[in-house]
Formats: sequence, structure tokens, C-alpha cells
Amino acid sequence: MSYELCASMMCADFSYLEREVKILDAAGIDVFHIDIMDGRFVDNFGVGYQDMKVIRKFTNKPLEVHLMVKNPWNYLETLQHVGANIIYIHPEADLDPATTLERIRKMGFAPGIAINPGTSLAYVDNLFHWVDRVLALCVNPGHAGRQYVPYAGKKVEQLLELGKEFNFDVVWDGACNMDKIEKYAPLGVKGFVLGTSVLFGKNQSYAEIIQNLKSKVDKLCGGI
Ligand code: S6P
Ligand code: MG
Repeated sequence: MSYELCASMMCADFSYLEREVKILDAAGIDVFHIDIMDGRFVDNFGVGYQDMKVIRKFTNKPLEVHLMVKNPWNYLETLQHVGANIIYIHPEADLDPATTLERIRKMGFAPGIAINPGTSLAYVDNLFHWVDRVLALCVNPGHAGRQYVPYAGKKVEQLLELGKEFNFDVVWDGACNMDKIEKYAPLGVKGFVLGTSVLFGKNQSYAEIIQNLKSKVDKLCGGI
């Protein structure tokens, strides 16, 4: 069972962005997670295009973009120029999310949807046909360091079942700590977005944290 550790770049130290990217890359991060916000869909501004260009310049690993914006269609062309590989949209932020997801795939990105704690699976069920990945928000969106929403784990388990039926991967975003990874990696969650809960602002180096995490999870997932 393979899994991906994704660094939530809005939590990085932007005074040293180049160094942060290089260290995370060398430490074994699999994917760089980029939160883009418009101050309207959520009350914050995350990573900008200019920052993404810097991240792209110093890593060849996949960049997954989590668009917390209204009308995500408007952002797609620019995202091609700044090197995105995977794009998640929030269905509530788009009048016709299926058409946007279709366009995302045609443009060569892997399409995904992000599901807020307050959005039911029933609301998005016709979109599972269109995606490669589903980002399960386990905190309310917009900020790092938010509190885990207690029913999110059950929703992730339901998504894992749906993922088998519709052939998509499930990625965990928000309040992702060691306990959550140890429990949900063996259940089949593919990606874990690592933010302030486990990776950034700690007394250990990124390399130590990532190695420790990988060795624990590898044992639980059968030694891979
Ligand atoms: C939140 C955003 C996330 C956070 C990340 C922070 O809206 O989508 O990607 O940056 O979850 O992690 P933590 O561990 O601080 O909750
Ligand atoms: Mg995110």
C-alpha cells in the first residue's frame, strides 16, 4: 500500500522559501500542497502564484493545488504556467463543477474535489465520476492550526469505500497528526497533508519527522 506525505506550504517559513522547499524535498516529502485562497470563499489569503513559481523552481515533485476560491475556472490557465499537477476545487464554489473538472482533466491536470466538514457526501456524489482524488477537509477551511472536526474520520472511511467504487484516492487535509496517519494509512488513505500538527514549527528537523513517520507507517502498512 503506497501513501504520500504532502507538505502544506502555507505553513512553511516564507523568509526562507527556497531553503524550505529544498529541505522538504530532500527530507522525502512526496507532494507539495499549495493552498490558494481568494479572501471570499474563505477569510484568508494563502499561497500566491509568485510563491508557487519559487516552489516549482526548486522541486520536481508534484504540486497539488487546493483552490479555496469562488469560480475556480478563472484560475486554471495561470496554474498551467506556474507548474501545477493536481487541482482540487470546492464544488460549492462553482456553479457547474462537473464542467470545470472536465476542463481540468483536458488541460492535463489530475482533477480533484475538496469536501468541507459542512458539505455532505450526498451533495457531491455525482462528482465522484470526474475525479482522481478527493481531499477530505478534517477542519473548517482557510487556516492552519484549526481544531479537528470529530466526525471527519467517519466521513473519510465512507470516502474510502466510495473511492473503491469510483476509482479515486482519498487525501486527508487538516489537523493531521501522527495518530491519524497511523490509523488511516493502513485503511487506505493515500495522501496526508502535513501542517502545523506534525511537521512545521517543531523542535525536530523535517528529515527526522518524515523519517520517523515513514518508518512507523511502513511497518503498519506491511513493510513497504
Ligand atoms: C486549511 C488548508 C490546509 C492547511 C493544513 C494545515 O484550510 O486547506 O491545507 O494548510 O491543513 O495543517 P494543520 O496541521 O495546521 O491543520
Ligand atoms: Mg489544503
